[in-house]
Amino acid sequence: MKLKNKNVLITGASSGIGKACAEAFAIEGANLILLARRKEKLTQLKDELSNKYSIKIHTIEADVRNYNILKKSFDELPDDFRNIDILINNAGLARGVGKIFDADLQDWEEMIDTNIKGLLYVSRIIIPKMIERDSGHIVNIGSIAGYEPYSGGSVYCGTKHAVRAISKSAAIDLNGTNIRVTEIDPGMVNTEFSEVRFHGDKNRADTVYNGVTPLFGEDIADIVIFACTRKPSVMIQSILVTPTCQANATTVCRKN
Ligand code: NDP
Ligand code: 8X3
Repeated sequence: MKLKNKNVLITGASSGIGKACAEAFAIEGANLILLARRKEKLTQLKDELSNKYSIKIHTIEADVRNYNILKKSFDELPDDFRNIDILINNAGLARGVGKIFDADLQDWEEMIDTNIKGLLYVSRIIIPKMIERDSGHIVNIGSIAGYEPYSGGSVYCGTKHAVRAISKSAAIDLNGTNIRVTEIDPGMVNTEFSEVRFHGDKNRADTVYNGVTPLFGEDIADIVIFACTRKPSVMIQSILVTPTCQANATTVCRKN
């Protein structure tokens, strides 16, 4: 599959894995629809990528938790961007490491509303248009947390287990169409993820990556591009990827 002139929608494109995917698809000549809440980050990325590559870019400042805003933004897409070939459901977060008996309720709401409902809202709006054209590819960014629960991660792990179930069900719902569903499940990736998880505590976030060579956004983008460039009759269903120093969600070799 060639990606030149394909329209790719990336949620959570203002940072980390989503931002790296934006650049990776830009290199391939795809046109981009970049969605996130931080408008200035999106504008900066749009300027940077459109100066570097000859592609079209449309930005959407939206919160994936708000179905009505999403619907309006997608209904009002400029003509050139109306046919979305690839949807990267990447927007997501972990908030806090509270346990099942003491976690902050607001943290739980935010993770469930973003990681599960947000992904569903975007999918529910975009997939019917893919079905009309009998063409498309949905890439959901899950996590190793979707395979392995750990202490302090009950709800984050729960949301990523949900993403796995949703990806698998979607593949069954779409069986018989030409629409592919892929889930990429990373282990530790050095992005803004830990800073967000620890409510902006950068020092604490940095300790997560101390003494290790983690994955970077570019490593995940590479794999997304691989999945999206297989021939149409090949569907990569899932890829679990960790840095070499990480054996599972909680076994990490640190060299300090
Ligand atoms: P970042 O925090 O760097 O990026 C998260 C992105 O999601 C940002 O662009 C943010 O944009 C966007 N986002 C968050 N909430 C919303 C919302 N309500 N509406 C719209 N956009 C939103 O983290 P990562 O790049 O690491 O995370 C991307 C995905 O990868 C997530 O789903 C995460 O769970 C998953 N993941 C991350 C791993 C890691 O170790 N980093 C490992 C496994 C999976 P903005 O704030 O501008 O809205
Ligand atoms: C992020 C990876 O291990 O922090 O999804 O849950 S982990």
